[in-house]
Amino acid sequence: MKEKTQFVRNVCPRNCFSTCSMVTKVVNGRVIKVAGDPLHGFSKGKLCAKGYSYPEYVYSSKRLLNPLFQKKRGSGNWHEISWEEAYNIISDKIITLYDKHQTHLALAYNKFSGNLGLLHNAMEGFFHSLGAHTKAEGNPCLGTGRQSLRFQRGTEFSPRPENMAMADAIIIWGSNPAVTNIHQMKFIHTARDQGAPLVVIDPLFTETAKTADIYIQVRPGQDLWLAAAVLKLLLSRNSTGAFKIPGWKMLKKELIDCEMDFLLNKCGVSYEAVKELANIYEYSKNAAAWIGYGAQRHYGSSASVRMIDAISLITEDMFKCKRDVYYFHPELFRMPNRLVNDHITDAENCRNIDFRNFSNQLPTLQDPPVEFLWLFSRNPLSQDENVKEWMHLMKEMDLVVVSDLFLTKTAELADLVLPVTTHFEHWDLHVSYWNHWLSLNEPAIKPAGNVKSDLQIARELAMVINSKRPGMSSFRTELSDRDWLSEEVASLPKGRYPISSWEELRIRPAVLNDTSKLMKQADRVTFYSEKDASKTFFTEWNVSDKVTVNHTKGPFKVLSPQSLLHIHSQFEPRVSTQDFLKVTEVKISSSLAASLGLKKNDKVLLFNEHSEIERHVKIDSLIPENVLVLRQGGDHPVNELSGYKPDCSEGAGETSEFFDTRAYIVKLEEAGR
Ligand SMILES: Nc1nc2c(c(=O)[nH]1)N[C@H]1C(S)=C(S)[C@@H](COP(=O)(O)OP(=O)(O)OC[C@H]3O[C@@H](n4cnc5c(=O)[nH]c(N)nc54)[C@H](O)[C@@H]3O)O[C@H]1N2
Ligand SMILES: Nc1nc2c(c(=O)[nH]1)N[C@H]1C(S)=C(S)[C@@H](COP(=O)(O)OP(=O)(O)OC[C@H]3O[C@@H](n4cnc5c(=O)[nH]c(N)nc54)[C@H](O)[C@@H]3O)O[C@H]1N2
Ligand code: SF4
Ligand SMILES: [Mo]
Repeated sequence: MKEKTQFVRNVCPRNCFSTCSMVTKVVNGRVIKVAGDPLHGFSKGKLCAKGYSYPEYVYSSKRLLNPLFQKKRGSGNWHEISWEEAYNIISDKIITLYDKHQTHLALAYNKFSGNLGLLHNAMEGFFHSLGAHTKAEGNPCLGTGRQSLRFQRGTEFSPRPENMAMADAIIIWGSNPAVTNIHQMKFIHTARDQGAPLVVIDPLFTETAKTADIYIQVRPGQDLWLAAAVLKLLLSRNSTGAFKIPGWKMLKKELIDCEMDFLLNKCGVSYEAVKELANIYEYSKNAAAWIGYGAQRHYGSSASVRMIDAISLITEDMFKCKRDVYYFHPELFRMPNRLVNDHITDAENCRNIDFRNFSNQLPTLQDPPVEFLWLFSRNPLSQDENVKEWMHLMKEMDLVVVSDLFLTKTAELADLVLPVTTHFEHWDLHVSYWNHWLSLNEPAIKPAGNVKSDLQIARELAMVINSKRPGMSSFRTELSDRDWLSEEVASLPKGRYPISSWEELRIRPAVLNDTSKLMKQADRVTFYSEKDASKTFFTEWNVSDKVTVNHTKGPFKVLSPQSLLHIHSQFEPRVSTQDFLKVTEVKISSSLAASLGLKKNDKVLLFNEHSEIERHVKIDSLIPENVLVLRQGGDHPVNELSGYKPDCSEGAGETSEFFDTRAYIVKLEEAGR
């Protein structure tokens, strides 16, 4: 038989800065190999290790190929059912609940970041097509910083990340691109090769820090005080600036009134390091300051984000120089996304539940109570705070449906699991939350087994419901995947991308046209407090004081940043390669190990008011004394130790404060095991 070889453009749909376009080699209908797409101007023909391993992912023996049903939730007693049966179970429940309550508010869904493709918002469109319903709202990645930047500088647009290559200094506050955004590193290296110093500010000596000229070890959650110290020092050198930014006078007075020693004590950084950082801000003409998401996963971190940003706003004015501030690119939120928006009928009556507190809140809802929960592109039993409450919530529901590729910790507690396609098996359209590229994802192979895309599920379920109850769903079932691509592209504002149809993206990805207009600061740059204009944000920020800890016996702060070979709970288990830290390990400092009498590989129990989990000790002399570092995911995820803290949510902004988790650590024999 003659071999048939094809090359197809795909896009990595993971929640990752890069959104790499890739070229897939398909031989006789099988994915053989994937490579980076050289025409994607950000990733420039490269992928990461996760990307290159996609053939393994597609053909994994762990992939679900048929809808599964388990009679008793959590029993593990699964049996395969047909799609027809699955759709009947779901549609009958939706209709019964509607008849009981005369509304769809008893239906809830929770979606996040399994696949960020635009056509993957289909299920949200489906729920909207029914009318008012209950759903999760929020963003665990970057909500707090986004909210803070919007308030303070009136815009949230970051420059094209490729521009970082032209900076004459790069200051990274709480991001770890060598792990989370590897393609950005080449732009950083180009700038460094041209003489730009790289400063990394992070409590952990990360892979990015290893490449830096200056590494500053800030106390977790205390960037506010470091940034204030830098500004105070700069002010003492140049006190004449009369800036027009509202609130500046008050902020300036507070900085002057505050003792330098107080600030240094708070952030745990030496005066010499503050001086170096201030010098870089003072002497560079075109500095890039990057506010990472890591810095905003603590209480009071909106204050940190704003003070870090204030250094750029003020030095730009003070030294008449250019300051690019990088945070994120909000294109995902700006797309017309017809799949959602065309179906919105009764948004104002939807019940929107805070993402961070979803599992606590859902069981308290009345009139009607929520009885049906659907989770798609999500694994909250690994990735959310309140894991225990999640377990409870799953038990309380009448019907729990999970759509996923694998039987995750969350799926294990569902009644019904629907198997979905990989990005090699469906159409999609992708923009990034970092770079400015738009790419098309084409199906490369036939769907494995009986899997379906989220869009296909939405469309077919709408048809089944309407066959039983005509008109119940207004989902536009007549449109094919390609029709939706046409709708999405046709609705883009004219000239935003240099394309007139989605078909052009089959040849190459497209980049957003000139963004300088978007970048322009709005008129309302301000340093006032968001809540009370009689205060500057500095006074308001004392909220972060509540959580400064420096105990020697614990509880210790638990940091669980992203890791190189995983995307959150995904790409697990890996046989061929291991990440820097195994999911079964906890990393502690040598001094903490010494004071607790712990040695490498000792089995320890980490515990707090929420739960207890076991780990093996790994010792690292460079991590802060009172910090425990864990990886996300695994059988007993670190989030079993985290919980939403309403009393401290003031000043926290929108993002979950994952890095404010605290736990004790004891050797297992001492815990009596
Ligand atoms: N402790 C701690 N916890 C954290 C964080 C942290 O730093 N520390 N980070 C937080 C952050 S930033 C994030 S973004 C969240 C991530 O939270 P989640 O989005 O819940 O995380 P994932 O583990 O990526 O789970 C996504 C699931 O979607 C599935 N999936 C993939 N593609 C598809 C698809 O096409 N359709 C459907 N239906 N499903 C699909 C995957 O198999 C996976 O099970 O985690 C948060 N949790
Ligand atoms: N390989 C890989 N890449 C990913 C992901 C992944 O899971 N794996 N997830 C993607 C997603 S959804 C997201 S949201 C992004 C996150 O991207 P990043 O913001 O780069 O990642 P984080 O791991 O959340 O945190 C970054 C750094 O902040 C540091 N940090 C913690 N607390 C503080 C603090 O108080 N101050 C300062 N200055 N630093 C602090 C941490 O030690 C960490 O090194 O990454 C994306 N990219
Ligand atoms: S995980 Fe990120 S870097 Fe890796 S292939 Fe996907 S988009 Fe690219
Ligand atoms: Mo995220």
